[in-house]
Amino acid sequence: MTRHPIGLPAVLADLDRTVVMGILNVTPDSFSDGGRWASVQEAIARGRQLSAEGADIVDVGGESTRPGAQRIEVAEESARVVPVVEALSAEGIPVSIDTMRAEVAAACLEVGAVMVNDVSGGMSDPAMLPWLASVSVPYIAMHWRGPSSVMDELARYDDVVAEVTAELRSRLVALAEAGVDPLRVVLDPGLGFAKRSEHNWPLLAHLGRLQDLGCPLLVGASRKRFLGDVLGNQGGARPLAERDAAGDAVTALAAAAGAWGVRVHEVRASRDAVLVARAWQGAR
Ligand code: PMM
Repeated sequence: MTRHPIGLPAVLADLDRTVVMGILNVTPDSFSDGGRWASVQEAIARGRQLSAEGADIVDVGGESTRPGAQRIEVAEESARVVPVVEALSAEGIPVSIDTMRAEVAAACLEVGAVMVNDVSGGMSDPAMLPWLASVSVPYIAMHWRGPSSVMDELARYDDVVAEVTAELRSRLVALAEAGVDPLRVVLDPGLGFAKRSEHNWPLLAHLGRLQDLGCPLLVGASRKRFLGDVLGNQGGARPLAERDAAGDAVTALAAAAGAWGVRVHEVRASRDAVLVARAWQGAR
């Protein structure tokens, strides 16, 4: 595993393996688990379960980013996530907040979130970078080309690895110019975001090229369409509920390739895969 970003609580910064981030979408419409944990109480219970099953961090999100999704109001997003972040944080569970909005991130930091996960890498909300410079939490900057409503049209690449690497490098420059220490930043290739199925595999196969940017990497493949496609047959893509073993295979390979973290729906098997990768790499 590569280094941790600075600013993590000790319980995470002391880990000598890939970090397992459990996904908790408090939304009615996320592609993968929308509607399952929509009430605050259900979401808190799910967060506890993710932690008990081995999630190092619970990633709480209140806005769906599925292809074609429309934006929601900031008040609605905050109302979904803040009570969940507060309750889980109060129980000592490390929580990251998955949001593109500085206002939502700030509200969640107030109640205990330890990390910000921004799928737009600071491109969606002009207030995000200046706000980040005023705090000291670690920040996940994902590769993003535009909102979910139009992202499929933006999935055009001549050389996906070179272009994603260059675009992430320019986010790092923007972050540094805004006063955010690059050592706090985790980069993420944004699998499935403005990427067709075939664009995701070269990014996974060339994680080392992304690592050359000097930041820890997060990989979020869990249940995504490209896994359904690789497992599918003439009947079409493998359904969502039957993609977890493929996600676990990605976890093992990404961990062995040195990924800092994986973002997954079912944490137990991912954690096992991470431990296998650590033992395997440790014996080399
Ligand atoms: N994917 C989704 C949402 N948030 N955050 C990061 N950093 N990386 C991702 O790949 C990512 C993300 C969409 O998936 P979901 O609906 O299963 O949460």
